Amino acid sequence: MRPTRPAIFYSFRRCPYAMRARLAIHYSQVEVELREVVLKDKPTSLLAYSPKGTVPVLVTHDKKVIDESRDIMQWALLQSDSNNWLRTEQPHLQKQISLLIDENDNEFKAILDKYKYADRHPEYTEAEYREQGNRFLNQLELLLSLHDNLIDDKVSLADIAIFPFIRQFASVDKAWFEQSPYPKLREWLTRYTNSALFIDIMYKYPQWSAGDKAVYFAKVS
Ligand SMILES: N[C@@H](CCC(=O)N[C@@H](CS)C(=O)NCC(=O)O)C(=O)O
Repeated sequence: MRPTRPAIFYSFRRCPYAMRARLAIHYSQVEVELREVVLKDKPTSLLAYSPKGTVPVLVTHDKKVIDESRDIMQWALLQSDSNNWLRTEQPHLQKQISLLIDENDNEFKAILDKYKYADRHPEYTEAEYREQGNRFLNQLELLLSLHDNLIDDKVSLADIAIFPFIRQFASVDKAWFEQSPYPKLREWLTRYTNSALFIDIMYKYPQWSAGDKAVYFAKVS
């Protein structure tokens, strides 16, 4: 039987949504053809597949377009999830995972964007935006005081989907984060950002252009 063509995957190295998708893809060891995008210079094919123009976008071998990072994570994990990040057969944990990611993607991400660019959002000061974000950080700190990861002791989809955003929040003012009242969160973030998985997915690929030789991501060497 002919092997199926790998999915095409448009990514942008520094985007936290693309990071979570790459983390899931790499973990599941599904091979994809990676197309590194520069947001100011989006490829025509990306916009043809997904006119909303965000990354990440995955196009399956049968041309199904998946243009939400959570759906791409789900797609990868449904093919292989050796440590049960999805917590299948534990619906109460699935619900917690889903609610926590919702909170990250909705309320927290909106605050993070304003905190990062407080000068463009003069309604509040940077410190006030940080204070708004601390509501979520407090919640995570509490969860991490109960167990080693957000949902229980083991890695779940929630940890992977959320830590790229906490990393961004922490990097707005590193000195503040280092002395913040969130020791468990700091330890958790360091654990994830130092992980081999994260280091692998942060490998720098050159910008993709139509006609380039295919680059395969998450190929097991
Ligand atoms: N809900 C989308 C959000 C993706 C998103 O907003 N990505 C940003 C980059 S981090 C983007 O592509 N923005 C478009 C642009 O800046 O032109 C997802 O989860 O995939």
